[in-house]
Amino acid sequence: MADQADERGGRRGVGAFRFESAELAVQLMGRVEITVGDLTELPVDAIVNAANASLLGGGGVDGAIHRAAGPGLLEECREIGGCPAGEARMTGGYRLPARWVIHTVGPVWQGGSRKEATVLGACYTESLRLAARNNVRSIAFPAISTGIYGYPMDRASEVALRSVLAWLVAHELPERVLLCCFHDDDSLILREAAAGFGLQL
Ligand code: AR6
Repeated sequence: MADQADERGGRRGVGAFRFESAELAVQLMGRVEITVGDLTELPVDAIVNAANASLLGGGGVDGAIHRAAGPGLLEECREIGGCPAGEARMTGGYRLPARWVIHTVGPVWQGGSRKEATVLGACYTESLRLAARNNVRSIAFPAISTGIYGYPMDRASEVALRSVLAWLVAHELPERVLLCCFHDDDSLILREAAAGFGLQL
């Protein structure tokens, strides 16, 4: 996207995005990274948990985070008393390399007409808001809702990137955002979505 003109002579952009300069696109590419692997092993300030509304643990990445963090995490989550979909709550990271865990609750996919995209976008934005407020410099997200909650990866990738990029163009913190995929296939879908935003990640 950046400075490239489209066929009609205007700036290219996707949705709300119209990067004003090639420099801005390059800056963003330096702040967003796609990784493949286990989120619980990442040495970042904060990792994001794709939790459920009880915040009392579950399967998928939630289960992996609780196993790696140890029982202290569940104890702290119990005190929070739950979290509605589209919101986020922060706890310590306990035995994780990450200092913090930001728990957010994604939407269950119901075909796309039940405001799933709005709720999913809010998960990213609210997690980033909480991170910035707590001076988090590096944060890693899993592909929220794309496992047990059934959100199609291509659609979820677009929402995730749109929300993350919108945050980063307007805020200095977090400095770095990692989008962590568990499977290679998912990272390819995410890279394709990034290309749709004019970014080579
Ligand atoms: N590291 C990185 N990504 C992972 C890992 C891992 N260790 N494990 C799974 N993923 P899911 P959801 C990916 O099901 O769809 C829980 O029971 C996975 O491949 O973990 O938001 C909660 O308690 C997928 O791409 O979360 C909720 O009840 C992504 O993480 C429910 O699942 C999200 O898959 C939430 O479902």
